Amino acid sequence: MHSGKMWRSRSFTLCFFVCSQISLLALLARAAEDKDEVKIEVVFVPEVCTPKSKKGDLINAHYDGYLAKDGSKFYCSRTEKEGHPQWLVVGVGQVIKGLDIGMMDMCAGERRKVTIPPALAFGEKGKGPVPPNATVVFEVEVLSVSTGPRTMEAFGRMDLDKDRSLTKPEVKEYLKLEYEKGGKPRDDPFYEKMIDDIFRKNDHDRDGQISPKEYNIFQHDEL
Ligand SMILES: [Ca+2]
Ligand SMILES: [Ca+2]
Repeated sequence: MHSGKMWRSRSFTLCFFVCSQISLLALLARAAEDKDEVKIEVVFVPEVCTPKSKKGDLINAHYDGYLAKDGSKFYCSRTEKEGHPQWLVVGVGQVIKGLDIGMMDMCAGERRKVTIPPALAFGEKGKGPVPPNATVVFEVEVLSVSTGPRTMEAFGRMDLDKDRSLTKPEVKEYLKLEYEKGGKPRDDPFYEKMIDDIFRKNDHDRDGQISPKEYNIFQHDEL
């Protein structure tokens, strides 16, 4: 009796191990399939096209969304939020999956048309003006690419008073330096809007500061 129990428990452990490996492979295969379903058409590439966006980079972009079935526009970053381009970290789920894939390897000035199937867009349910099971098309224009990924070293550079927390003035100082380094300094309202956007997306507990945990999204991402 006793040894029978042992055997069952061992075979269960073995199955658990093998089965989880198999489902992992199936998952990977599916991810690869899904990835192929995003259709990327490059509309314009500047002569000098570096740096190119990669996972974890902070990019500034305009993107307009259309329904594939009739070409009607459901989102336009040029008219919404006072036409301010969106500021986002690429490849980590801040936008729909298809856009995360479609905005990879882009440089400042590049324009693309990205066609995204419903599973990588707004799914079976749809969202707002996007109906259920809709294929969507985004016209994307990238305006700037700031190299990531977010490292704690970069956090340390931004955290001027070294209290392990980022305030709006600290982030602003950093952005100003980044833009000046790139030879394209901007005016104050530009930075203010960008900072509001960054805090809206990262200051999850809304205490007006970005903690190391809120900043280092890769800690959550790679779990
Ligand atoms: Ca600080
Ligand atoms: Ca916070």
